[in-house]
Amino acid sequence: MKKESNNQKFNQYKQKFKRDGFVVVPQLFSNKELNLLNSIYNDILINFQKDSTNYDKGINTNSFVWIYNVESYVNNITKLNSIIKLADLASTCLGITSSNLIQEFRIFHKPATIGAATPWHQDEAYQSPFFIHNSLNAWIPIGSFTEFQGCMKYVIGSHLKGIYDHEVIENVSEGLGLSVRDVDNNNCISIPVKKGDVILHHCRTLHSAHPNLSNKPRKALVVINKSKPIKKNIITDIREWQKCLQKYWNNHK
Ligand SMILES: O=C(O)CCC(=O)C(=O)O
Repeated sequence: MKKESNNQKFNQYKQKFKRDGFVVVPQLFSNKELNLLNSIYNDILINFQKDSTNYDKGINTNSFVWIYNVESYVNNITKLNSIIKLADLASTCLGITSSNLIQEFRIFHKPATIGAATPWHQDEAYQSPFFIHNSLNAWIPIGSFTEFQGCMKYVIGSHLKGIYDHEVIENVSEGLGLSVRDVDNNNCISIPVKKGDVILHHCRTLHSAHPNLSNKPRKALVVINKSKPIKKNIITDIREWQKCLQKYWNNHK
């Protein structure tokens, strides 16, 4: 009975996700589940800030910390109850089975008072245009966050408008550094969140995040959920900003 009502709820989230390009799932995680994610998050952050040389890749500045492939440093993160639940929901939204779902984890940390804004971008802009991508990011706030505290912003329906032109604004390191100018403010919405909520956004949804001006850090664990990209059988042109990313795609064939 419980499983059936979960399926029904997840299908409702899928409809909203398909319509708007993102969906807010209130209270997906219990306090206990979130506390566990919080302690994993804190451990990794402290270690990374102490000595990032043991880490694959990441960014550690006063205003922003980004940690890549968190799953390599946590035993069995995909076996946590919270992440299993998330995998069910994500695969429903992507229209695939859980066994075909690939998950990667990132930390997006904005320190108190001076946490940087996240520029407008689409996640797929970082990916190879030679493949078809079926992917969504689950944005897991580790706490409650308002605009003042760096919550996310989305352009509703932007996932249906193709890939926008992106500009390289800093060193592109396959997860950061691109930006879209002249975003349509009419369809743009900020999404304040409560502890336990999760937002899912499509890889083509235009999004950004407010700076964190509050006196507490803004903590977000991001789970990339995707199926294996499929090679396109038509020739695709490489756009200007994509030239900077080519090396990365070649390394990850
Ligand atoms: O947390 C942020 O500030 C940005 C997160 C983001 O861009 C993403 O999840 O794709």
